[in-house]
Amino acid sequence: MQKLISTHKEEERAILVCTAIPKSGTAKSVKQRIYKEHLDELEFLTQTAGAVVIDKFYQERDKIDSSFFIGKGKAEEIAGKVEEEDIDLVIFENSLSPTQIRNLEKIIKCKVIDKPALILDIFATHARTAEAKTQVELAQLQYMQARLTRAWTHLSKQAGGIGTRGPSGTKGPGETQIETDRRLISNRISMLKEKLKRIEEQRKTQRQQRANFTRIALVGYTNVGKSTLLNILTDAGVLVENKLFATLDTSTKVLKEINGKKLPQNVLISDTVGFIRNLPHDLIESFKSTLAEVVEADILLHVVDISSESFDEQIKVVEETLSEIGADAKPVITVFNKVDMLVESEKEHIIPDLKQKFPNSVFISASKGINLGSLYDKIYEIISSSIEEIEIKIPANDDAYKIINKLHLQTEIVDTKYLSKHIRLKIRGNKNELRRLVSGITQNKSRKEFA
Ligand SMILES: Nc1nc2c(ncn2[C@@H]2O[C@H](COP(=O)(O)OP(=O)(O)OP(=O)(O)O)[C@@H](O)[C@H]2O)c(=O)[nH]1
Ligand SMILES: [Mg+2]
Repeated sequence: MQKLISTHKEEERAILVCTAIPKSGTAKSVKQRIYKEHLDELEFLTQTAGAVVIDKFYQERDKIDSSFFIGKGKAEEIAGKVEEEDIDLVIFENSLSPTQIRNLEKIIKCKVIDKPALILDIFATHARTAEAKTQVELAQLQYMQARLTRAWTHLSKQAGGIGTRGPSGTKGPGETQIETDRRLISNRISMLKEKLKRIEEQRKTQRQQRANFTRIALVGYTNVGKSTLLNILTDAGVLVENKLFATLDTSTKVLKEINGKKLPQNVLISDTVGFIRNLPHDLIESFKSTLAEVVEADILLHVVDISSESFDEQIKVVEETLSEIGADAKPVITVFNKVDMLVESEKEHIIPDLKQKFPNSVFISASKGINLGSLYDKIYEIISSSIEEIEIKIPANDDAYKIINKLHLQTEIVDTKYLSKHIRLKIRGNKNELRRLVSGITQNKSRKEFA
């Protein structure tokens, strides 16, 4: 029977493919669970990008095929499905080389993209601020630069769509690909890097002005409830959506009190971009200025979706990403969110083990307001323990005024005593900030001059 094919498709129709080389001895049930989780996550990403998933394939292999990634037979099977179901794009869970994409597209006869390209596409459509747009465009161009040999011209269905879109207001690498060359791309990359450098300078200045705050960053896998939590803790009004990568920009808010209790120091709390398995390295690189908020935080709230079957793997991904950006040695409160999704037996089974493994953890539901008191107490406790009061003595000379001004900006001066040759100051602030500040002031002086 002939199928009726709509000439105007609102959504692209996609097939998903996942391949793995399982470790020998892995039980079949475990392997199936992992494939399912990976394909489900890829489906969520695909839906977030605006396509509809028509079918999913997975293949276990002893080794990856250098020409097609999957077996040629499997590629032909997928090609059959593409023809039969009028598929627009095939998305691989794995990263593919340009040659593999080209070879696959020759057989499959529709657009083939890999997970990094899909993630970049989602970032492109979600980018709102100039900074996020610049970061995404840079990551897309770097991704493309490594794949410039790719020739989509042999495809009839290649016009636009997922994997080719740029941040709004830009053409997107797919459209400019044919008309462009390596030189143009590398010029554009240099230009974007310069632009990001300027944005980063501005941010640095802003951050210096906020040095007398304790800084908390919300981190975690994407869609775990970070923005929901920020909205509860402050009146941020950040967009909350059941979508991956709803947040791409940092929102920073002041937290003066928690649950009506005044905090010992003003706190800045930031929500930022979520992490995901196989986050393209180019993206991490170009999101450095957004992620600086995490790198420079004093305390991390690591939000975990306890209702996800793969939350333990997600924790690992977040920890690895934190270590990649150099933010892994900070005090952390692990916030297990979405406990409302667990049934009683699951709670009894999972929570005691996790409490042992993560002693500094709380179990809450941000959206249902469950157990938020325990989170407030933990935040209060960790902030209080990170505050310190120290005494320093500075020489009463011409530089003293400059130093006191700097201290005023970056800490709280609790007491000032003018002695004959010195000024003794009692200052209060975040331990790390105080240490950094005092070592900055003492850098050009003999340390003996200070208490
Ligand atoms: N059931 C349940 N859903 C929640 C809870 N907290 C947040 N959500 C939902 O989870 C989804 C994601 O929430 P967000 O706050 O946008 O998550 P995020 O971590 O900021 O996500 P990204 O910015 O996309 O990385 C939304 O649909 C929320 O309503 C919770 O405690 N329980
Ligand atoms: Mg968010």
